[in-house]
Amino acid sequence: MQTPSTETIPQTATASGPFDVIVIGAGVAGLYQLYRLRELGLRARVFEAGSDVGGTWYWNRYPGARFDSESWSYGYSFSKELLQEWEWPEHFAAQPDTLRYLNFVADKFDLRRDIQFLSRVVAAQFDEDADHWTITLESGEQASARLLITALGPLSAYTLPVIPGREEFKGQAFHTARWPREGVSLAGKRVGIIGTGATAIQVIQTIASEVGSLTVFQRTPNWAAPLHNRRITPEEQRRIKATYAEIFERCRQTSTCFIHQTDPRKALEVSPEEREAFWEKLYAEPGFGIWVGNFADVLVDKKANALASEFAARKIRQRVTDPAVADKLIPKDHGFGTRRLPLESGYYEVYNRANVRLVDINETPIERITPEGVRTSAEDFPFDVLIYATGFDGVTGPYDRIDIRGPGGRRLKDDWEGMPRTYLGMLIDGFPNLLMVLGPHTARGNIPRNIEEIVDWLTGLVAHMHKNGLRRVETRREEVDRWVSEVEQAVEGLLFSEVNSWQTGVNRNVEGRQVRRVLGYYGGALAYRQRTGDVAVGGYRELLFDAEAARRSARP
Ligand code: NA7
Repeated sequence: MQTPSTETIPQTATASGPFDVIVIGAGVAGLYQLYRLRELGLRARVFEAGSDVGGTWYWNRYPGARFDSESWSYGYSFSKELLQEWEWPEHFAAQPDTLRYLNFVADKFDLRRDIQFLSRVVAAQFDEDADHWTITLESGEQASARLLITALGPLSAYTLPVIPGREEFKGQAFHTARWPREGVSLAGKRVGIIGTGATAIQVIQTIASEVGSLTVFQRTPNWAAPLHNRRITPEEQRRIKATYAEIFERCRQTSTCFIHQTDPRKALEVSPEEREAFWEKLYAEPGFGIWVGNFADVLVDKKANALASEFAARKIRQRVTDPAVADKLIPKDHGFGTRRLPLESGYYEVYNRANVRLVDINETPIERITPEGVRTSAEDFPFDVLIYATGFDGVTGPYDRIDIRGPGGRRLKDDWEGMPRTYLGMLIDGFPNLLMVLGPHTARGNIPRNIEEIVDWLTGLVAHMHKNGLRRVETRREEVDRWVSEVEQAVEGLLFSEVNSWQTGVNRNVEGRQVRRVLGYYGGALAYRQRTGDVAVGGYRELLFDAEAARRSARP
């Protein structure tokens, strides 16, 4: 396995504390959190494993990486100036543009001077007497702060497939989340790719025409629908800039914070002609409309979902010439949209190419990786390059990688063995002064929109503590119980909760992660906003501070 090269770091802070707040991660969340903490006049320090800003967009440099959400609904909304200065080149921006955007933000707000790069946090320990967290970096270096804010990203703990012989492969092998910065020459090469999730789909459709041969090892096909990306015209650019307030307001009004609103009609209540016409329209339109802007019953009613699946299957059959290949590409174990829907640009047509082969590893399982390539039960496949598009230990994985210890040495990883216990997805039961951006149990969808709301809420709490000279914040057990049960109730009836995926906490490559968990709040962004807003407006009465918090922490 090769890892990306590191290059000279343009500028980096060095640890010397104590700080008021330590933030882990300099991705979309960490950058905005730093900006907000600075506004409060606090001493904040961000620790980032990468050599520069960007998080997801720093690490995921694989060919074809790009947004599935509209670029102009993805950027930060907090600065009018930034909105007017930045121009997205495409409706669904490619990774280099997004990384350029995050660098632009870091430069504009001079954020790098408070970020220490190449600094992976491996441990965090709460000091009960001093009411502060001490973090330890991979290098052994330590730093302390009253508050610790995790901005780890829900998809940052990448996972390699558990297949014997992986280390023996003599060619080049890369996980998509560790794609080398200098790129990989694939022209004319024999390439194998394991995985067919959103990432693999982007890679496959991008490299198929360049490589000598491409072999796709598929375990579970995913439903996918067209992205319909294109460049933003100057006229559209003007309109976007003039209507940002409306765009963001529209995102605020949808349950996923995308611009697409669920259609109030039901697939089972309209005529077959009306249903078909609507689906054809959605299939021809850009973005996630066909997923989160579909009929109201498609993601909750099995019959409606089966009809949507039939529609999507028909599209696959129309686009893939060989009926046997088309059949392999049609998911049989889950309905349309019940896993995160990848959006594609010519993905299905790739399988009509002579240099592309689909191997269903349910029929012929991979037995091992050999020095030359991949051996299935039927055949040896020699490769020059092997690509692992095998995904992430989602949401809790990034937390499990850090040895986080609360009062009495209590280990977060043990506490989160099963269902995480959070309050509003932002505080953790039994771990004082630890705040999470986009941890388990927050609303999720169009991620930067969720991030801004969470960061604003957390900043409000930090400001409240600062203003009132409060040193410790804790959750109340009964409030945590209530929240966890609200989170569990919110997924009831949602078809996705019956399907294995990173969104339901399943990763077959990670020990102990074979059982579904509820890792998000799926009651919708509006309900989440209301719920969290009420706590802030009410003066955080649901939380415990200082002496009360210390008494709570002392209890087993
Ligand atoms: P995903 O969606 O988790 O996809 C990972 C893929 O890798 C999926 O097809 C897996 O098959 C496959 N996989 C994982 N391990 C193996 C092994 N051992 N053998 C064969 N195939 C394997 O990750 P992505 O990176 O594509 O997307 C993650 C998110 O990033 C996405 O939802 C967007 O929000 C952006 P499986 O389905 O487990 O059978």
